Amino acid sequence: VRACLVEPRPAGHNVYDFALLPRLGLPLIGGMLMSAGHDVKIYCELLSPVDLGECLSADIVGISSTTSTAPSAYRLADLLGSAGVPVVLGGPHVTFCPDEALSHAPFVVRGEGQATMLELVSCLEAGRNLDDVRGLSFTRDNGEPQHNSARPMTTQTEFAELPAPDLSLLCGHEKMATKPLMTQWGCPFGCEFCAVTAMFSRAVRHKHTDKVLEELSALGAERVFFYDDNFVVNKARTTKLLEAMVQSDITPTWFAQVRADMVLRSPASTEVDHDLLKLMRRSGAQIAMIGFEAITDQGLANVGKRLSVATQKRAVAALHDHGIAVHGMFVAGLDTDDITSAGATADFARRLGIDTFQLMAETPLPGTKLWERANAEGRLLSEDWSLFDGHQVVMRPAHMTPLDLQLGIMEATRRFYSWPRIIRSGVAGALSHLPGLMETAHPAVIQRLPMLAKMACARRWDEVAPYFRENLPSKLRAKITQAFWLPAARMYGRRQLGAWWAAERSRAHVELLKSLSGTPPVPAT
Ligand code: B12
Ligand code: SF4
Repeated sequence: VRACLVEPRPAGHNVYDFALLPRLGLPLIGGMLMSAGHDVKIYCELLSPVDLGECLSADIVGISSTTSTAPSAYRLADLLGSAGVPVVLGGPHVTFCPDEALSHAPFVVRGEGQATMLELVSCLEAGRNLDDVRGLSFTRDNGEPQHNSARPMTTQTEFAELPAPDLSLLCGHEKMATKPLMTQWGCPFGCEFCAVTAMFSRAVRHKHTDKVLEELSALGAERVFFYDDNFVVNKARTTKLLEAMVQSDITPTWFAQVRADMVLRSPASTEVDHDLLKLMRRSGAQIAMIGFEAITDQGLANVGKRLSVATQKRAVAALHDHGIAVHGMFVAGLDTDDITSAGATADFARRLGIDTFQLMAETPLPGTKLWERANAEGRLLSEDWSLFDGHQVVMRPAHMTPLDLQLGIMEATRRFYSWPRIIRSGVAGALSHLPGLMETAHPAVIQRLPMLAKMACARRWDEVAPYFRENLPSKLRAKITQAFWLPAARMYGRRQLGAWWAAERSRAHVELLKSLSGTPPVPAT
């Protein structure tokens, strides 16, 4: 069978636009289809445009979607379907909206989809009945939808034996400067707004250390993003992995999502686990991405976070003491929030010295407890899934107007990414890396500076990173990155904010919120 797999690009401007990072479902499924003797091409629109010709001539097309990419996924499915190409939809949105998805494609794979997809392809190839394919929803010949029983989640043994996702099948994979690797699926917690447990369950399944090392070494990447929802879910296991990385000298710069309480010896203790933090740093940790969510204990309890503000503060200080930067992820519009909360969140992040900051509107994603509550309370403001990416207010807040919330988020983000803060971090970076930077005064670099300055002045930011990558030796790149990644990231944060305001769809959304709120919009910054 010739299969094309597609991950559509999200609409609008996203705080993560710079990160050319595909989700790993398609490379995993693609690799497994290849091993079963099929021919596979994968398009992640962040990396390369979709070759429609290839899709139209494929025997089957699989499309992966999250909630915010569902409209693009459906558009492509409609187009291919009208040309007679069989389409399968999968991912964390269609899993919870299979009837909606079946109105755009004949097949929907619910939940963890690798085994279901393989079985579906082999049934279609052999012309076998689909009734026994667990995890599959499909449209019967009489036009009725059929939802087969759920497939049991991937067991620990099955997960440990899954092949590494085959990134080489992705068209444009060479553009990925940071490579993804996932060592665990599932999360034992159950935050109200998060789709992970509904999708991957609370049972954490992990890859064994040897396998992770093998995958890391095969990636051969300078920078790795561990996609685990919670990288330090089991300290003994993480410690074993990090020690093995140090011993094998496989220590790329790495980033990962962690909970704030992982800095403590145990969730019940207040003592910082310096051994773990030291090991993280030695093994290459550069940025800990922490879901702080709220800045009050009541807010944290309400979202089901099960940790305190005191722990959050301790986490930032401890990570910084060990030279690990913190990306702070916060939610605005919680039921404990009022009109002052977004600003207070930016101030909290600034006071703590958090390095980079994202403040997302509370977004009810299908499959989550928040989704059920928002529906039950009649608080949904839009049915346009493309707006469900955390950048737009789509759920009516309890103690302010939706417009106040939207503008509050934008103003708080602007305050965090202010020019004085960007400049201060640039000067601090230059001073603290002065000796290393002096070495970079290499004639080859100096010759290229005017071109970089020209690009920066013309705001051709998309060209700066590739130029930097292609024209400077890796040692120099590393030094410059160490010194200036923070001001660059903060400038990027500010730039994305401007891009959001400039976009037609953002303004249309502000108008919608204005009409719902009955207050005039404040001029854009
Ligand atoms: C890495 C990651 C990112 C990266 C890259 C994202 C990208 N390209 O979309 C970054 C950091 C940029 C990111 C950003 C965001 N993310 Co994100 N992210 C993840 C994370 C942690 C891992 C993704 C992954 O590779 N998973 C592992 C692979 C194996 O899973 P998978 O790709 O879903 O595939 C499996 C199944 O879904 C299914 N499947 C999937 N597609 C298909 C297709 C077919 C044909 C078939 C048969 C099966 C199938 O089978 C696969 C194997 O079992 C997930 C959480 C998670 N555990 O998945 C969140 C997650 C995907 N992100 C989420 C969200 C909401 C976001 C953001 C909106 C920001 C935010 N508020 O958190 C932005 C949006 C950015 C964007 N591009 O749209 C949600 C999506 C839920 C939803 N319903 O939409 C998730 C699930 C986390 C959560 N909090 O609930 N994210
Ligand atoms: S937000 Fe993080 S800790 Fe909470 S359920 Fe989701 S993955 Fe787990």
